[in-house]
Amino acid sequence: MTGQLSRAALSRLPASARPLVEPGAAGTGMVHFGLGAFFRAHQAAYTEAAMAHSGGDWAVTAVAPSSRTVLDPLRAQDHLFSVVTLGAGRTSAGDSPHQIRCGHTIGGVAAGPTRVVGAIAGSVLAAEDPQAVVALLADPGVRVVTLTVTEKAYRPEAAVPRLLIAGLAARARADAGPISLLSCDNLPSNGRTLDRLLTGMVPDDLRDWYAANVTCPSSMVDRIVPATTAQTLDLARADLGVSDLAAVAAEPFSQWVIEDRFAAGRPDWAAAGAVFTADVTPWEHLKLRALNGVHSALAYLGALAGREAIADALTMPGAAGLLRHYLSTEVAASMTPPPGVSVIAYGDQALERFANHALGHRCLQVAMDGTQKLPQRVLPMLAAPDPRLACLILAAWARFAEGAADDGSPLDLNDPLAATVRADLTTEGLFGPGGVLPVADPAHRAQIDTWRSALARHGAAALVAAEAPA
Ligand code: CS2
Repeated sequence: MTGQLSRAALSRLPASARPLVEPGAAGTGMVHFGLGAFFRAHQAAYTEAAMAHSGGDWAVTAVAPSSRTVLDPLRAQDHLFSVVTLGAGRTSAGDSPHQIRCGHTIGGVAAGPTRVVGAIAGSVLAAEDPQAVVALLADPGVRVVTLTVTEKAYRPEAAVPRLLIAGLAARARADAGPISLLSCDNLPSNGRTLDRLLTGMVPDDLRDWYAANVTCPSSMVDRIVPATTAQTLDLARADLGVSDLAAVAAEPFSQWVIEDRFAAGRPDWAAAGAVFTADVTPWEHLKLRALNGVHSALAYLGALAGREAIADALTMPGAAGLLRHYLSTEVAASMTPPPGVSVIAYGDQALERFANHALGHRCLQVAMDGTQKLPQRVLPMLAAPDPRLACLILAAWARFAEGAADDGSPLDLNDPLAATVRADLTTEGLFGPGGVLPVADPAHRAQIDTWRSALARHGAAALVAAEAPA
């Protein structure tokens, strides 16, 4: 019988597993929307390391839009949770937690494989208490809002942008000063996208205040954080000696590139390893195309071939070679990478990260929301001279959308546009004018159609093996 993680339990934890800051000591300066695993393993960890290094009242109040799944355990644990870092060497709860020490990369802090993060000071369930969210945004102490709300929330009818507008209106009325809204979602020019969305929604009497007081910097975020499983909780308990029902698992790698355009200060994330730059765009393009696009390719081809995890998909004969070829031809041709960075080296590193079997990152998790992801991950490659592999990825998505793997077992299409997708699964219906993923060039649509027939005839595994460069 072990106890549960809480402030009172911290003194019983191994020293290397304790938070970097004293939970509750700093005032709240940040609000985060989206209490998912990614936020906990990324922005929360960076913010904690920033406060540990440079101080500042940057404790975070986390807003869960509508789900209690994470909120309830977090509240029961004084908002403490741990990050279990999974390197290639650690494969199951049976490993001795002290045998393989992956270490956290954030903040250069040497720590054990599991460490509690003390950055979150409070939480709100927006669906239950929208007024509390509005009050937070009108609080002069709150100067930064970060968001991980997924691609599909960047629409005027979604709940989060409406709450932001209500909160900003209250902030203007309270004369609470400038604020920055930092999108951490996988969208190109995510800050500009958010700004455009909000600019289109602000009421007339808020327009001048908004223009003078709100900035929306862009950022590129990166860390592979699979959904928490029972195994994650087992590992956390083994390492901490207490149970942690809000634990998350993550790879050792972590990166954050941020446009430095903050209206009223920010945590010293640079001290935690984040990079500030004037233009995030080349980083966003690189990540979306050379990492996320390849991730999606593995998710659809792997799911069709009956592979459970991304790392299993990558072990299909020919898969790594085919994706490396895609990176060095179509992806490399589509962009100018950030200075000093090679698309091929970056892509090779992404493939190495995907090969991390310990993560157990499921193909079906990455396959979610394809209509929202593929436009920025794969469609830009259609401008390459011969985008045959981009067409293969789109074909694999289309076959996935048909709802069955190559062995006939059902595949669930988890996508906000699932009904529209299913209503017309023909290549013209999906990719023609008015389709969910419009592909302008009829020759590309013909290529997609050819790939779909080949996938149906041979199956994904055999097709990948046959198409891989010798
Ligand atoms: C993945 C991303 O689920 C997905 O679509 O491609 O969540 C990916 O793991 C992260 O962007 C890595 O930073």
